[in-house]
Amino acid sequence: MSEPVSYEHDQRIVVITINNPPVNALSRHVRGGLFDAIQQFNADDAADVAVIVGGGRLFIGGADISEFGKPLVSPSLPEVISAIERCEKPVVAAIHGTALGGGLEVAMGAHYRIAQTDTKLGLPEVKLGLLPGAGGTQRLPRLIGVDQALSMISSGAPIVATRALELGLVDRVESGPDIRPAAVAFAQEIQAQGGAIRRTGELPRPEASAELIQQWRTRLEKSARGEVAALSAMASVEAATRMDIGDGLVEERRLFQALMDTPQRASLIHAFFAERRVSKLPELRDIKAQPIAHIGVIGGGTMGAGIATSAVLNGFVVTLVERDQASADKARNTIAGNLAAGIKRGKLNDAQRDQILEHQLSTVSEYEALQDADLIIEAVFESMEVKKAVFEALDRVAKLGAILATNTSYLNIDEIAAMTKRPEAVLGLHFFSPAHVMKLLEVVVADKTSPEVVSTAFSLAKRLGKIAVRSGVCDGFIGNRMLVHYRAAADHMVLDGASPYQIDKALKAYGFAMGPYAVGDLAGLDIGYATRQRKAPDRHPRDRYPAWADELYHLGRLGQKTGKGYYLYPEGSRQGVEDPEVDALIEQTRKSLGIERRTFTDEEIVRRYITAMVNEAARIVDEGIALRPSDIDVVLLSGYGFPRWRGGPMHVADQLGLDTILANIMEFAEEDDHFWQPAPLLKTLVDQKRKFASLDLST
Ligand code: 3H9
Repeated sequence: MSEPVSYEHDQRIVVITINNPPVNALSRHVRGGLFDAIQQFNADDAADVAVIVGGGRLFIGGADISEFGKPLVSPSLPEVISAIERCEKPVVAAIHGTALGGGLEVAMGAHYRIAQTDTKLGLPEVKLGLLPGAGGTQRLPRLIGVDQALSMISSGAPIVATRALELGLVDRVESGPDIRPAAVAFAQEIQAQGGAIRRTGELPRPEASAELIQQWRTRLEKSARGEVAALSAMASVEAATRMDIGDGLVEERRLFQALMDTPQRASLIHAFFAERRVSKLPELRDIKAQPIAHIGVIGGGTMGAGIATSAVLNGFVVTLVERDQASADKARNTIAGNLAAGIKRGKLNDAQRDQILEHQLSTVSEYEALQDADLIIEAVFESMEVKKAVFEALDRVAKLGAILATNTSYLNIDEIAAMTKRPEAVLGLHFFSPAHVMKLLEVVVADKTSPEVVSTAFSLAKRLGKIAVRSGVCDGFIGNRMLVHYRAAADHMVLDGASPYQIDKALKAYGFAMGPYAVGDLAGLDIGYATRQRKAPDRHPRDRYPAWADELYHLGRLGQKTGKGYYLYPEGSRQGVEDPEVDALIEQTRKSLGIERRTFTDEEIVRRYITAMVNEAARIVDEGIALRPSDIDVVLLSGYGFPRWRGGPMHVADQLGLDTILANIMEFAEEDDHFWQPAPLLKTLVDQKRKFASLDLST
């Protein structure tokens, strides 16, 4: 194994290379190596300038996140960076690929910075519930000013090198394929010009007016919605305007350590690793993905058009098939509309849109046009008969080796696959609406789906910028199966006395993007109604049925699209207004059922909702529908508006204690022991004093 940090001479320039694949994280060996290399350079009479470069595909991905929460092994990163800054001879950071978090902080500790053109530079710590804790909040505003620094630090979003040059974050941008020779040449120039040392920490304190700071505070307080890191990071940047570098670094460290101890930090880091673990499927070890270039989409409704939009935006050639040319043209218009919205949001430009519409997209009415497609995704009406007919037809036209996917949200994919002579090539690709925006993709693996096909689906998701989660076949797969269950818990509370509006408010205050009734209005009450109708044959006499929701449906209150649902949407507004008529209608239902209305605290609402979510999720894991508990968290975080800073329901359950969740269920079961039956896995884990996370590690 190579040394994590190497030291070599290129004439009188020293090149210090960090080699810690895959992302050159600043693990303790790297910190130690870098510290030693700087000391060696200080004492090296044969060297005038040092260049720090990252080995492999990027400069430095940041501090080693897996070390967080464990005892610190010195030297700490701030110590290493101070040593670089204090160095008596010039140090150049040679940045390529990515410089994130502690990586960018190392670069700012150096005296000069040169970056490859497409390099991304950023301080994403707030996304992990932290602030840049190795000088980032003190040095960045000294280099680029308080406003720009706050923009980068509070969003966590990276900027590209050309922008960094404009802002003064880097001194030079280099377009060549290899940063090292360019950096050595730059170092030689610095040497020839006398080797001046430029310490970022010695730059004057950055200035900021009280108004600017107040504007940022107001903005961040509004957007934070319970998250603490961005506001704390702002306080640290503000300290830079009042303190010299030494005191500023001490203050930054204090705020950093305080964040390190928060549950939010633990939750966000859980989410980070959960999102990386989710694509690691034991069954896919050594299985290669098939190449995909041409994607067929059947059906040009909102979903089909959204899938096609996502595919063309990510470089695929797409053929969309509709039942006749008029419908195909309509689908093309929908896609063009999606692209136009993308232009507004800065996702693409006019020329790229024209290229897509002229060369990447065809919208037709004959299945024969799909002969060359590598993957065909069906997104037609949600009916088994219709889907079976589509798959029979696809089996006839699709080339050998093509993958056939259904976007069904609940139908049995084994049955659909059985309509073809190639069930091994059939799987579910469950996109979420709008498909070109939503991150989540459930990859539903049927009985006979081959590992190559699953592997291809995961690689496709990556190319589409989506997070794929493996699901087995069951009604609703992972996400919608859970949704039906926790929505039922909410409906029970409504029957017993809570208003839908109180439930939505309580859950929003907890951090959800939306409450279940606002979500219902967005999706359409017809969707919920159809689900209840579909499940009617399996209804148990003890199921508590939300007849009031059916009544709203029958009144034509279908949600946002009809201007009325659970809420009112006057004049096309997307912001719902509470409607006393809905309260009255629910009260009538209660009366007809002889239910005496009781009150719920917001705390109880959240407790019941989360408990229902976790209980159903435990069954889903137990049945093998989800591979591991952290996959459930990924589904809820990326597709169902669960607050990321809480880490997902399984993480929340682990934090609360599974015995607490079980005790909740037993308490609620005293009123309704039909709905509130503890999942066997939950009981087992409680008996064994284990957490859900213990199952994440074993797969
Ligand atoms: C920080 O710097 C704090 C400081 O301010 C103060 C300190 C005192 N550490 O994402 P990928 C692993 S906070 C440890 O698939 P990509 C990752 O888990 C840090 N491990 O690659 C995965 O492991 P595995 C601020 C890390 O090419 C593997 O590397 N920095 C780290 O798609 C590949 O990851 C960040 O927040 C890490 N820092 O993307 C940056 N980063 O193969 C976080 C990655 O076992 N990282 N791993 O599953 C990223 O955003 C992306 O990984 C990156 C590469 C863009 C770098």
